[in-house]
Amino acid sequence: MRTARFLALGLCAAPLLLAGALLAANPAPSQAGSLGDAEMIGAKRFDSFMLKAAGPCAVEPAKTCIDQAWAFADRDRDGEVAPGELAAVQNEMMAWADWKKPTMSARDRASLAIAQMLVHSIKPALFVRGFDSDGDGRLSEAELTQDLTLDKRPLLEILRDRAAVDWPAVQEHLGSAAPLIALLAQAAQARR
Ligand SMILES: [Ca+2]
Ligand SMILES: [Ca+2]
Repeated sequence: MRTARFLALGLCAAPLLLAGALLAANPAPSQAGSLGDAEMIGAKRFDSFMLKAAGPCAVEPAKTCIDQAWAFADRDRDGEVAPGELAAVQNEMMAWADWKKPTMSARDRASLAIAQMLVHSIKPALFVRGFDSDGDGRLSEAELTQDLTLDKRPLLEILRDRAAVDWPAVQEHLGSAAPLIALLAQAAQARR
């Protein structure tokens, strides 16, 4: 169970951490490209969240990073993340990636494409149901992290700790997507 929860956290965190790492090296394009108005608003909302969260997520304890992501995702401010709220974040991240890609190097574009695949693989309703211990249909921060030992290390460091992640078990759960998380964590680290 611990592995499954860790895996889920990695699934959410790896694309965000990579996006944060790519942010510094890639200034925001001035053109909206092929994005529509609504997508552009979402992309910019995600961009300002990343600008605010990338620094703390790289150096501060994981809990600080998760708190910020939670505040960003919790659109109705009830303290919990509902499937619709998770879907909104997914859409914004996808729009952001499409917006940023043209200004990126081929290598960064490849990393971002992997992140998009991971984000795309998350099904919000299923994801929430898998962790919803009290059955209220929404996810509390405590429900997501209940079986995790979040120490003082930054999230990226915890994810890269081979002792903290049971990769063979993760592989069993995720199949071909498992190496993608490890790859993204490496790409994010390489950008720092
Ligand atoms: Ca909420
Ligand atoms: Ca719940």
